[in-house]
Amino acid sequence: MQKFDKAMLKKEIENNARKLFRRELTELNEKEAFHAVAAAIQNQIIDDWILTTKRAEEEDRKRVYYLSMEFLMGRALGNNILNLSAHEEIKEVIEELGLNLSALEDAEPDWALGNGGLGRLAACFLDSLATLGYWACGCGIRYKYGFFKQQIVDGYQKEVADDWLKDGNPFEIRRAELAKEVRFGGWVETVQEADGRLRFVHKGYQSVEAIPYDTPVVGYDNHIVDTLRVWDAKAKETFSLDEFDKGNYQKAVESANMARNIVEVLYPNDNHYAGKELRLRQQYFFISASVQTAVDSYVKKHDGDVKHLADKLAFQLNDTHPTVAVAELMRVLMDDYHLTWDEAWEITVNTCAYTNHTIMAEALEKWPIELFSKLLPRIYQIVEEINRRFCEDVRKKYEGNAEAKIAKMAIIYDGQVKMAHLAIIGSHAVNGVAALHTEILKKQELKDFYEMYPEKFSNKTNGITQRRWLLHANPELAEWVTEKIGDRWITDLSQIEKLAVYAEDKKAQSEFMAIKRHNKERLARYIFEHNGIKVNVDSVFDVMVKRLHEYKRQLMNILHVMYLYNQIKDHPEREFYPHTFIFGAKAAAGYKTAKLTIKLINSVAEVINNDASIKDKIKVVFIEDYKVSSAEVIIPAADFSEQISTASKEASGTSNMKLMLNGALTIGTMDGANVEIVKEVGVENAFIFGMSSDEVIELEHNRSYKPMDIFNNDQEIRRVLMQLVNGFYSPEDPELFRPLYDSLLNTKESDVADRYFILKDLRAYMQAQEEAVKHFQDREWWARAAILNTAHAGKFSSDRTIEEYVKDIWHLDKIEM
Ligand code: 26Y
Repeated sequence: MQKFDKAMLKKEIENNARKLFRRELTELNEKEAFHAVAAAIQNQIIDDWILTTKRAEEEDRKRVYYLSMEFLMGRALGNNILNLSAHEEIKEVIEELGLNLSALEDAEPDWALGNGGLGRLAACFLDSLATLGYWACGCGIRYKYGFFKQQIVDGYQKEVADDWLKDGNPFEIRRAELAKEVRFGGWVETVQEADGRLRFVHKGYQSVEAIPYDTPVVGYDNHIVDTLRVWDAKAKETFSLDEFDKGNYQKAVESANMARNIVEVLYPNDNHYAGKELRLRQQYFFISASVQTAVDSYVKKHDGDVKHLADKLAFQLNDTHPTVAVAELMRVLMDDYHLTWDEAWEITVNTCAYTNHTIMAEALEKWPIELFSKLLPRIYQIVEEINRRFCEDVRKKYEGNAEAKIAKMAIIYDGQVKMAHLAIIGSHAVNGVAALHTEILKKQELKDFYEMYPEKFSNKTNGITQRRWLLHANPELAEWVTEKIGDRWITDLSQIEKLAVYAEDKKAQSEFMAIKRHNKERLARYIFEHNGIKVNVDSVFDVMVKRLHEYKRQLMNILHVMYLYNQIKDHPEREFYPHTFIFGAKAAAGYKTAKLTIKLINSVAEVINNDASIKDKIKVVFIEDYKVSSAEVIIPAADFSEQISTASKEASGTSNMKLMLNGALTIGTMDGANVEIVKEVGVENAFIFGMSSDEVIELEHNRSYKPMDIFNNDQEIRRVLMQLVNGFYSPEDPELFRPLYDSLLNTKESDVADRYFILKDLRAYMQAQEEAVKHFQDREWWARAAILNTAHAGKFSSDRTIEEYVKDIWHLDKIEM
């Protein structure tokens, strides 16, 4: 490796200023300086990036394609610098140029090509893949507008378009030479070949050109650079001259518009399926382009032999969103490479694997046959044949009760194409994302498939990258950890276990708590700047950051705050430890109950924060526009980690892991990965409450739950609920929060009241909170438990997760650099 040359980098940054802006570096504003520096960093990366591909090809490595509609990358500059081997020197250069690195970082927009957990997981996985030295390509969509920006106006969420590319992205490279054609609509004609074989010819289709933009994914200190490839769409011909000549301007620009629409915007739904045609268009668009290039580049390398493709290529389907890949790979292998059905099917199944991220029924993707077959006629034909053969297998296997099985398991049934069924049938591996989640899949949701293909199923508990979530987000704690146990934890988080011996050490405890305090001061400054609220850094920082969803139960959290406020008002003389409730959450634009919950949190904040009589004992803070870059400020400052989903509903959760790693204690239900967190850290170092998943499932089945009983019998809870409808928090419109009240108590609007058992768990939650606050005041106890949470987070590295995928599903070898 070449020795890093500081003087050269300095020169380059200065040159970039002139080249990009025709001004001197010193004359640039922060955003411009960001571009000058980013371009120079990209230049540091580029040789390793090219070399990684070259090495991987020479060594004939297998490559994993992580197919995902979402990649929630956050910002790249700081992370890229950190991962480069010369990061210390680079930081020095930036300082010596009189630039402020963190200000430069703040000038970069977040790459918000994702909604929440699933998209962020994809980003953590890419970081781990590169760091572990595996050859990987993340494939997705280059949305013109990423996840919307959230503004809070008068307490309500307002969505603003995220024009993240308007100043250009210095890390992307347009790879026009790799463009692919993607076909929509039309019909399929069957032609008999001379040898008697049938050929299927797609006619009358509309073409869209897919153009890839590659960005580097830098491994930590290892010179490996993987790729995130996102596809842009262009009309094949900008407009049809033919139509234009005939004076039909409308028709002429139609295909240009169609192409533009495909990549226009990320759907802001999380765990909720909407069935929009454009979404299926997006899915097929990026999948067809990705599958075609993957197969092409494999075939080019292997002298036209496509038969051993599954040995060198893996497609991981991030939920069902990329599932058309199964049929698209079949199409390419049969129509373009002339394999027989059986040959193509074996390769396809051995290449594809599917990860399930949810058991929420409303998240299941299913497309009406008419829509699917019109948009993707050839693909539909292939799905029909997959389904026909599958049903045949079921008939053979389950003589006597085959029709009942088919009704539950067929891909095409009741006029719908069921994507999860296609994903399972077309994959050799199916996994859930936490132990409990996988068990529920096997025993309930996917029981029939598990019975038919037990060998396909496995668990892969999620993880997070410690490089972003500790090293980058919490530099002070990172340095402290390194000082105590060395720096191997950066690439092997199991090392962090060694911190456990410091849990009882008084000096270590006070150092750890001092760092927590600095991070709380940093967050307090952020809150003051953004919300104008002064928070007490000695108070408990109680953090709930995640998408807003009823099953996650932000409503339960705020009901508890309302209860505490009543207590303080009734008993001003009682001791009350100051408590800051911090929320960050976006609601899907069309999700009324979720949006009203945001309004409620803000209304409660308004009343409580401005009530001088309670002497700042409680503050409620709703942080606007929660995203990766704000998470990096919030998470290191947390004392409590709120993980309070209805047991069985949260597949895994990953903010629970980020918060644990940063020394927060979990207040949570036995759901998702919380179960494993508690197993690692010990139930005595967390605050666990509420119904178990078995109890929830049982209660859902027997339909005996009556939330009204709780309303009738618990005075304090009743009072809180009445405050939703008596104008206590909305004097100008007392009925404002009625829908939330109804969702908990009335069956008239939805079919069940309190679907997520908020009232059922509320008492237990209040007690867990009280316990936690009591323990928080025992500073020694708390410091010990907080250190132990960090120390026992080793399992939750995405490096560990990726190694499991590699060993059980992908079978990759490392690139030798
Ligand atoms: C169908 C469509 C609109 C849809 C779009 C996004 C459906 C689901 C999603 C997103 C799901 C998601 O983010 N799931 C989360 O995945 C995380 C990573 O595995 C889990 O930690 C988390 O529990 C789960 O809710």
